[in-house]
Amino acid sequence: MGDHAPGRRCLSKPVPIADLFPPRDIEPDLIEAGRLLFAQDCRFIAGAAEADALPDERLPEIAFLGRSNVGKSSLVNALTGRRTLARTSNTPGRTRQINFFALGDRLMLVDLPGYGYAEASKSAVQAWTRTVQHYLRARNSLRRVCLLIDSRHGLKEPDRPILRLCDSAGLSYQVVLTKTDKPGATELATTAGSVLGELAKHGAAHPEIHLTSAEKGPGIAALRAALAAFALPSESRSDVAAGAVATSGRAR
Ligand SMILES: Nc1nc2c(ncn2[C@@H]2O[C@H](COP(=O)(O)OP(=O)(O)OP(=O)(O)O)[C@@H](O)[C@H]2O)c(=O)[nH]1
Ligand SMILES: [Mg+2]
Repeated sequence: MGDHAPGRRCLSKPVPIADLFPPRDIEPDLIEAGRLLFAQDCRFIAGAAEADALPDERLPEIAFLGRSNVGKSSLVNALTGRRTLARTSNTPGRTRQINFFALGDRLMLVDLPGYGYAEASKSAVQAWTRTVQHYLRARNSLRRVCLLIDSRHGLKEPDRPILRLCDSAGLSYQVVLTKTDKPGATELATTAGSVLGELAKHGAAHPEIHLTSAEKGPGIAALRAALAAFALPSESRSDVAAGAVATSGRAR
């Protein structure tokens, strides 16, 4: 019996993989808006190791949050098409400060230090709590938090207090699965389903997951399109931008 025989077909049926879970199409003009936004010049603005060193709130901000080594800095690089904008490493704990990158005069990308790695010293955990929790709770210009989860592992114990923190801080947040080049299609679909199931218990979480591979590219254009919704319009000048951030407050 060949592979196309009726009895075998359901066993070998491919699991559909998309950039979003649950899968849906994204309109081409949104993809183009994301491409144009992320094709702009991207500049390192500041690195803050302490809460009192955060830069002025000039632009709407998107923060990349997640366990160490999940791929936050790599995702910032992939989104901006720059391999070395944010420093990446195989060793957990590479990013030690909150790094701010301005995308033209329209959007700030914020690469956060990771949490939950075994080798972290007590003082490193305290510094993370002091600085990152303060940032997440107090930043008026923060429009969306991307909570990155490794697509091979799904939600792990260290992620659960972070989900509760996002809820209690009233953040607008969404899950982005990373490293989707690593698991097989079935494993990826299973992880996405179980993450979405757990997110259903968190009313503030965006009910859609992005599936991305910073290394190979899938999902990057779709995430650019989603994040473009938070950017200032392209004709805005930075003085207008300052007013827009000051008056519109943080998204809930
Ligand atoms: N295969 C694969 N590897 C990836 C991908 N994204 C990141 N990595 C690798 O994962 C490791 C960690 O990536 P980083 O971007 O430094 O992770 P991070 O979340 O910023 O880590 P911290 O700064 O320690 O919190 C690096 O070795 C990357 O090359 C991906 O999409 N696919
Ligand atoms: Mg990093």
